[in-house]
Amino acid sequence: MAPIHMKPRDGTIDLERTAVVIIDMQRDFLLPGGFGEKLGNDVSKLTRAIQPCQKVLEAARARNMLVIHTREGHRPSMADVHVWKKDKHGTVPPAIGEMGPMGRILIRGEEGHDIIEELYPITGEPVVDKPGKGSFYATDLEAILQAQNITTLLVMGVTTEVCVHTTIREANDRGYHCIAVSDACASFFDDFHKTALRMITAQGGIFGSVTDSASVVAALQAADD
Ligand code: TIU
Repeated sequence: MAPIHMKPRDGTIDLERTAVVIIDMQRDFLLPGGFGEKLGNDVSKLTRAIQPCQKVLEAARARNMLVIHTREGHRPSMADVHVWKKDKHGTVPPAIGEMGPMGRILIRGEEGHDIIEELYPITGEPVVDKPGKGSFYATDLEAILQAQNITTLLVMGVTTEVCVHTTIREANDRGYHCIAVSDACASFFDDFHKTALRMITAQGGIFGSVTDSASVVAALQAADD
């Protein structure tokens, strides 16, 4: 058990029943030439999350905690890309499946679809491939969490208001306590990042809790064995 500083109130997490979930830290979002940039965004905004994610990941691995990585992406045939995602992104040109400097954008098996070197999964860490924003939709994430008796999720990654938030909302409805790690999440939009985090803890913690990477590392290092 580990006491941890969080908003809206401090608490305790059971490390044996807590998983670290790292959302979509893929080259296609964090590096130039990928999906994030194709949507018109400054991808350098996301790099600030890398180091905090690394610190939490290192502390979690040292404690043998369950670490789960997700990747947003699609089949090479694009049979699973729905109409809105394919060509209804308003003024933004469709990008999924196009050839870019890191291969076909957001297509499974391509270089850009994979996770950045700094956070690359190690053997035994499940990688959940998801076609949508939420990590529960059309995936086996819930089966994995149930099989490991997980009740609490430390959630980080990109982007705060899109895939991180959607995942937290899905998880909250399924009864998981989600703790977003604020500095280990990032958005292309500073105001969305801040507001998305505020939304989680509003109304007594309507979607869960928010902490930061230093608090997670301190909690994991101080935890009872
Ligand atoms: N566009 C945007 O902010 N995000 C996504 O499309 N996917 C994720 O957040 N992973």
